[in-house]
Amino acid sequence: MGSPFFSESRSISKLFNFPILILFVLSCFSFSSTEAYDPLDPNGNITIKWDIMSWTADGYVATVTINNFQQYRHIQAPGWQLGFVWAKKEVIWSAMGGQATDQGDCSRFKGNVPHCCKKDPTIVDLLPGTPYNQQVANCCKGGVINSFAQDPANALSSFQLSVGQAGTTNKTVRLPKNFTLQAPGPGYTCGPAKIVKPTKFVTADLRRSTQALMTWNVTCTYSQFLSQKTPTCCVSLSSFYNDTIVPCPTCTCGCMNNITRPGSCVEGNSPYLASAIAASGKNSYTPLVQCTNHMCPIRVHWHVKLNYKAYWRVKVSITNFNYRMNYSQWNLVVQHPNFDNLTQIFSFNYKSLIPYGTINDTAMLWGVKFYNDFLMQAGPLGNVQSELLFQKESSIFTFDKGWAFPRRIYFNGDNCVMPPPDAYPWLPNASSQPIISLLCSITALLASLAFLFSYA
Ligand SMILES: *[C@@H]1O[C@H](CO)[C@@H](O)[C@H](O)[C@H]1NC(C)=O
Ligand SMILES: *[C@@H]1O[C@H](CO)[C@@H](O)[C@H](O)[C@H]1NC(C)=O
Ligand SMILES: *[C@@H]1O[C@H](CO)[C@@H](O)[C@H](O)[C@H]1NC(C)=O
Ligand SMILES: *[C@@H]1O[C@H](CO)[C@@H](O)[C@H](O)[C@H]1NC(C)=O
Ligand SMILES: *[C@@H]1O[C@H](CO)[C@@H](O)[C@H](O)[C@H]1NC(C)=O
Ligand SMILES: *[C@@H]1O[C@H](CO)[C@@H](O)[C@H](O)[C@H]1NC(C)=O
Ligand SMILES: *[C@@H]1O[C@H](CO)[C@@H](O)[C@H](O)[C@H]1NC(C)=O
Ligand SMILES: *[C@@H]1O[C@H](CO)[C@@H](O)[C@H](O)[C@H]1NC(C)=O
Ligand SMILES: CC(=O)N[C@H]1CO[C@H](CO)[C@@H](O)[C@@H]1O
Repeated sequence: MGSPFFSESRSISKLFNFPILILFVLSCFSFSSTEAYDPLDPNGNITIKWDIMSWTADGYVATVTINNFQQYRHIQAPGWQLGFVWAKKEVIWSAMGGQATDQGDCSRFKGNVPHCCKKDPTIVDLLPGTPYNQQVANCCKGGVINSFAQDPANALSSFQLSVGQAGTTNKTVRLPKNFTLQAPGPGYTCGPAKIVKPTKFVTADLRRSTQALMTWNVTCTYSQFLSQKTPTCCVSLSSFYNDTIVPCPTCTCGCMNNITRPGSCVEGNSPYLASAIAASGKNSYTPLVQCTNHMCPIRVHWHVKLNYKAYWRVKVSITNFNYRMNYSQWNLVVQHPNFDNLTQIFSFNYKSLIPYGTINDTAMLWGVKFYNDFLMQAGPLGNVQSELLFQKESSIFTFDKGWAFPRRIYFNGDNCVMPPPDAYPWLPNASSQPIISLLCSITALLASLAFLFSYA
């Protein structure tokens, strides 16, 4: 990744003068510091849409829809929480398919008491199994929303609010302000509500369409930096052609230090493990990790496993080191130039992502439902694995210079820290080449035989 860029910038500096190089480098920095920009999903966002369905005596009824347009970032249990601030003295008379977490002070109301009187309500989804008369379409999933690439039909969540003490025409209604989205922890920043073209609804038989009386949208974008100050995932590497296992960089997600931070991690074989987990509390997003050199909740291991004549094979394993988290519907995004020739993938689902419109080098992988889509908390069951078979493109394929390793990996949308490129497992050097290549060809022969047998 880095080297073509630097050789390019060097030749640019030869052609042009120094200030241009500085500008060029500066512009690169400004790109990388644009926090919410995600190079593998440049248009990803969560859009919250308010459709006013009817005006009432003192306000309106709105259907609020949270659409997840992010390719691979989903919202997992315990789900989203949507907050906003009313512009005036609005109240929520009633809610369907969702509820305000706190009613607030409704003491000024006599008789009919609103669902929520807070100036800054927080709305959450209802749970699965909610009675039908309290449901609306796409509600009641406990706030869980799929990513768009994984399941577009379930990449949304809706609820309905009946708002009182509000404007009753599209001229007098005031848009709520200061939207916040917890999904479930921090990470999202929401812009202001903007009035957009009213949504059109088409009936199931496609014979009639209706439209909202008024619609406004709010767009929220994700930044890993806001979510978690330290990384949450790292990558380790190994290969059949070199015994070295390149571990995750030390202290990637924190450092093991018994003196300044006692209890920052737990030993997997500690007899006090269960009590340590119980004592650490359940309602916290702070991971409680097993003690490792990297201290990351998640490690992705990429092993270059076999070399056939026309194919090569990789084993990918994901290990959960976090005692406080089961990852449901986890996903992995991997960038490697050979994904345009992916031939077979075992026990994971696959979809290609084309972030730049043309280059087919990015894949989204996720678990098979009821088989390995649930990555269990740290412990003997806390891992999932798969193998990938790539067809070789002889003009490009090489085991040299770390080509066989991934360029970038994301777990649940968060970047996984790679080892430094100079630590990658090397190809055996030239002096030992003849023996090794003999061994290699024998291995390759055996492997292709095995391959023939297993695929015939
Ligand atoms: C949000 O994402 C959708 C889908 O990718 C895109 O069409 C829309 O322009 C995005 N909105 C903003 C404000 O970026
Ligand atoms: C508003 O959001 C909806 C999805 O919720 C989207 O289809 C529509 O394009 C958005 N409108 C604008 C102007 O961004
Ligand atoms: C408000 O409603 C009137 C018709 O009643 C319409 O002409 C106008 O475009 C609407 N304005 C907005 C902002 O929707
Ligand atoms: C809403 O946001 C604005 C600007 O970010 C801030 O000045 C204001 O205090 C916020 N209001 C509330 C009630 O949170
Ligand atoms: C921290 O304590 C664990 C045992 O609880 C021990 O294995 C580890 O070596 C200690 N680390 C340091 C840096 O002292
Ligand atoms: C993870 O799931 C298992 C099995 O469903 C459950 O026993 C365990 O308590 C869960 N752990 C957490 C941290 O939610
Ligand atoms: C990318 O390449 C893979 C493997 O050949 C193929 O299955 C997939 O459809 C390709 N994606 C696109 C969008 O062309
Ligand atoms: C294996 O790779 C490491 C770098 O990670 C290198 O130091 C070592 O020399 C390589 N081993 C062989 C046999 O080439
Ligand atoms: C050997 C092989 O199938 N190579 C293909 C790899 O993918 C590229 C791009 O899709 C094709 O051009 C090659 O033919």
